[in-house]
Amino acid sequence: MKRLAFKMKLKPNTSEEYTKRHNAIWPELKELLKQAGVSEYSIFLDAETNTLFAFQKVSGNGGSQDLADNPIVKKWWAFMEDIMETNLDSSPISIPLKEVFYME
Ligand code: RM4
Repeated sequence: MKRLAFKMKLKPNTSEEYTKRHNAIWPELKELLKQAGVSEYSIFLDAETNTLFAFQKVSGNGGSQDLADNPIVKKWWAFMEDIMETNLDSSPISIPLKEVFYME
């Protein structure tokens, strides 16, 4: 298992809506992520900068942000586009983060 982290950006004043949508994450997306080997997936918000910090464990090579070809992920990204900073293809701008400390 590998640990991955990345940051994304929310548009201003959208954290409540972001949380609401994630609390109601689509079962088919959740299943897809698990099938892709993603687990212990959490996202934290720095409200001061609207930066989202995502952490996840992955059993394969890629994580949640490497599933751009999947239609469910594409649909989810399009659904989230109005409240996130995105690339031209609607995917959330995701900046990989370097692990600098880990404690078992
Ligand atoms: C995030 C972003 C990620 C997705 C999670 C579930 O806002 O869209 O790509 O994996 O939601």
